[in-house]
Amino acid sequence: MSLINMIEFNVLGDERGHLIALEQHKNIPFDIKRVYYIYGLEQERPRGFHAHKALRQLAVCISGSCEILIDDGAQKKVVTLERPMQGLLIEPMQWHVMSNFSSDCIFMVLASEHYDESDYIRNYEEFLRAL
Ligand code: T46
Repeated sequence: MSLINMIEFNVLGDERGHLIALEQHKNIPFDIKRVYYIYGLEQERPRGFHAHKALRQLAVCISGSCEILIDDGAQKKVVTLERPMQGLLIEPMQWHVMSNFSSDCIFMVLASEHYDESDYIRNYEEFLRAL
């Protein structure tokens, strides 16, 4: 699998506005067991700095924009998320850091599992050792 995997959503809608539907195993390639979103973010306060052991996630900036660094231990790339019809897959064992949030950023994440702190690797050296 490549480092950066984006999914482009079909935009439905009419003269009233736009509508995007996200459905497990249709345009989202995993069971959706949890949805969370972060907002009210400060541009200079990056978040993340971890990898997940098994969790699969899809991140979408449904408002505003931010940058996300994806690092698999061999390669790193920074992607800008700024379109609500575009999602970034964050796969297991990808170290990720979100930064440069616009003031109107709402960063929504669909997750394949319920919240489990034991699935997080929050130390970069430990992440490299676990690869
Ligand atoms: C991720 C990136 C993209 C919960 O209690 N339940 C939850 O479902 C989540 C996601 C978090 N929390 C708690 C854990 C911490 O005490 O909320 C607090 C903040 O979480 P964290 O510092 O991990 O937030 P971020 O923005 O650094 O990371 C989050 C997700 O936690 C993480 O899984 O991949 O967004």
